[in-house]
Amino acid sequence: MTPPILQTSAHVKYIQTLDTHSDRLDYHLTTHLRLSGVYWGLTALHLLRHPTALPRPATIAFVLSCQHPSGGFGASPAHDPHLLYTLSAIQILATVDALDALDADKTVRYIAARQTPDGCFTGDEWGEKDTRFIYCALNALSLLRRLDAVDVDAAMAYVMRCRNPDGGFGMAPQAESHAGQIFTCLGALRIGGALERLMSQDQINVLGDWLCERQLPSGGLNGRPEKLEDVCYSWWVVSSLAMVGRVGWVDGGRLEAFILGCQDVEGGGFADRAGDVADVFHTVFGVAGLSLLGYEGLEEVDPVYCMPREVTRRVLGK
Ligand code: 3PZ
Ligand code: ZN
Repeated sequence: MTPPILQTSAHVKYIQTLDTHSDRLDYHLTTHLRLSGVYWGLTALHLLRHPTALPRPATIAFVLSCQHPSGGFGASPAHDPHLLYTLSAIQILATVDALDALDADKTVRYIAARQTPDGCFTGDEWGEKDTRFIYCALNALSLLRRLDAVDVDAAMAYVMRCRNPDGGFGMAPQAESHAGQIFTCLGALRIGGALERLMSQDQINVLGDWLCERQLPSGGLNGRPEKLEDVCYSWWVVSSLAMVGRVGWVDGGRLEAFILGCQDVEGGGFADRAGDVADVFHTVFGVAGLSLLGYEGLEEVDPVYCMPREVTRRVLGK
């Protein structure tokens, strides 16, 4: 069966109307991740070449309303701050070219305070250490051009302690390899400028093999052995391959068909798998996955940041 083509206008409408359904249950269920939801929707719109589909002043005002006196951001106004939402806030402001609206010093202090003596980071004042939070911190600080505020070498060393003999990375030393963790570890190594120095070509090839083995007969990718395929792993796996220059190692044609098959062609949005209910998370990673595969008519995505390449080029100056 031939998959549908990309339903751009349905996806744009789906994202634009996400916040007009405050009568729907899923609106209230997503209050605890709203700021990330805005980042996912906004990024999808930019990649779909509809960068002005959300009102810029209201977007900036909402982001700023989520900042806590500590300098960190919560998912919604008055929510506790966390590195996840602090990163989303900075990504949104960078994308709409409004980083000057931010009290950067205060935000940098919040992020830097999350680093632990071994180089890792915690998500908030209480939470567990996890390689995901190294990525969040380095991504956010690099967009603010303030990587100097933390011990980058210690962070790189911690990431390398989480490498496994199968080539992958886990959330902590000796933890199982997982595609999401591989994305965050490679992204951290790239942002820290240490990937080539700390990983040999042999190690990269072993990792590339593990990542390609994620492709299943449906064309879709899973996040680790024995798990089901899911659109979001199109992003975690293929962006990881892109960061090490090996996108061509997956069958792009079969993956593209799998992703396109996960669209809600009438209502817009992408689901984790064909026939499931669409959400904004799988929508951005579906669109970003298609962009990595070179699907026609999409903006180029930066595999390290999951932001339009044009934006990271402007903000990072490279
Ligand atoms: C989803 N979160 O913990 S979550 C997320 N997942 O906040 C957002 N693929 O109800 C949406 N699974 C949907 N809209 C799912 C973000 C998760 C990832 C769950 C998921 C995705 C399969 C089971 C963790 C960045 C940030 C957060 C995550 C990953 C990357 C859920 C379950 C969990 C979450 C939210 C809703 C199904 C949307
Ligand atoms: Zn998923």
